[in-house]
Amino acid sequence: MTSNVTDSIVEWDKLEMTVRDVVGREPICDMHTHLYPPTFGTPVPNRTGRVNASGLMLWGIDELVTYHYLIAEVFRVVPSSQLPYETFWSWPKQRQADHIWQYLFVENTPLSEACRGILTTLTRLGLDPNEKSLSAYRAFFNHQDPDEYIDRVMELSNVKSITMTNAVFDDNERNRWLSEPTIAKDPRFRAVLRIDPLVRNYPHASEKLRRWGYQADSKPTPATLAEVRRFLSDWLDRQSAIYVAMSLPPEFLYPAPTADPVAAAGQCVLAEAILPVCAERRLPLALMIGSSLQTNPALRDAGDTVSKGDVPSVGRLCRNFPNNKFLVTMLSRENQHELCVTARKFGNLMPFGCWWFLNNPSLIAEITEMRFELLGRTFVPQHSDARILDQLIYKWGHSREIIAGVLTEMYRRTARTGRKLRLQDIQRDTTALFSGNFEAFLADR
Ligand code: FIX
Ligand code: ZN
Repeated sequence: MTSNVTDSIVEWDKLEMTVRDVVGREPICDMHTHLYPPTFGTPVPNRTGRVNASGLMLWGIDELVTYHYLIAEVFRVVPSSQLPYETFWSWPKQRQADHIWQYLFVENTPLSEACRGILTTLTRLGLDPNEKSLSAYRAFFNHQDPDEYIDRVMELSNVKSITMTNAVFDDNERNRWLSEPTIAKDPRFRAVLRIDPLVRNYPHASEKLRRWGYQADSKPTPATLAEVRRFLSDWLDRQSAIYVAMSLPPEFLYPAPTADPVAAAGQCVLAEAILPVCAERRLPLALMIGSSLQTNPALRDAGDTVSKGDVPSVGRLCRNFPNNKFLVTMLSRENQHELCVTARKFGNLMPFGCWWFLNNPSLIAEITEMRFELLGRTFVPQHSDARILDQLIYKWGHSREIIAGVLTEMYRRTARTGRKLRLQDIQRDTTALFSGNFEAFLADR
């Protein structure tokens, strides 16, 4: 009986080529981005800067080059003692981009991951990455239609689904949803209810809830918690959100120290409102732990930093809320091993991504190898965290390459034992890693 191709055994000397081919062709479900469809508005460049500057769909060369990662990096080359932060911020977006291009790409070799990413993106778009100015790139992007360009970028990056971050406490985001109920009816995008302030600073968040018509006291009484649950239900329905998400500071502890009333209030809202609503709807809660916000406020979005979080708190949440599903990513490299071991203890914990300051080749390789060794393939290796649409091209191009290399090494280790590897094994594992594990975790009732 002739076996079909997928049943064929992959020979040792063809292993890497086969893995890279399968991984390269695998469509991706990107589970965490800051991307939007054109219905959320898109800034349009003009001579003085941009019109519709509050638009949330960011794309094109000026947004790419002024990505907050690069703003942080350019202030290392031209420090604020030479260029005051406020002067930089006073410039139109295009002037900011020209400044960054000159100092990070022309006068210095673009070596960082964020710089290399832009070059990868330009080259994949068929543009010459050696330009001394941005004018040729601007001419290219000015001829793109945003909606069609989304399809092109998804095709080039082979991303089949983009998961948004919809921060309901952000006025620009919230007001768009309230004014246009069908704003996100774009099949390429799925929504996520992002609610950081509810746990990071509930007393302050409750003032907004009251303004929005929810009888939410600054102290989480039973009546208040019922109103918080109503608020969450209203927005989960409005967004058809596929999960709930929040970033948490490194200091986050569960249980919260009672001596800290703000932390205690946040924990009460987490335990008595957020987790019950998620469990009732079988929605995962994504915890993104370790970001210390605004360590340098003058850098604005670029001003956040990282510190070690408390992994035992994650374990206690998984143990105490067995009917909840937790998607967890931690920002500190030092937290990764503990998180992997904790995931071995709790099936309702799904580690995901190499977040933010970890999204660099050396750390993606280290973390992915550790995860394979401890978890098999039961994790989500990456998300893009893209803020600018075109970034999908490089963030996934670079990550596919690294993950394929680590996966090849894992298969080599298995093959050395004498276990035969079939093409269908590689295909099944690759689909699980790049979409299946996440989709199954969402669907798990
Ligand atoms: O909290 C988050 O979702 C972070 O990913 C962002 O706030 C951060 O600025 C980012 O985009 C990192 O890549
Ligand atoms: Zn993010």
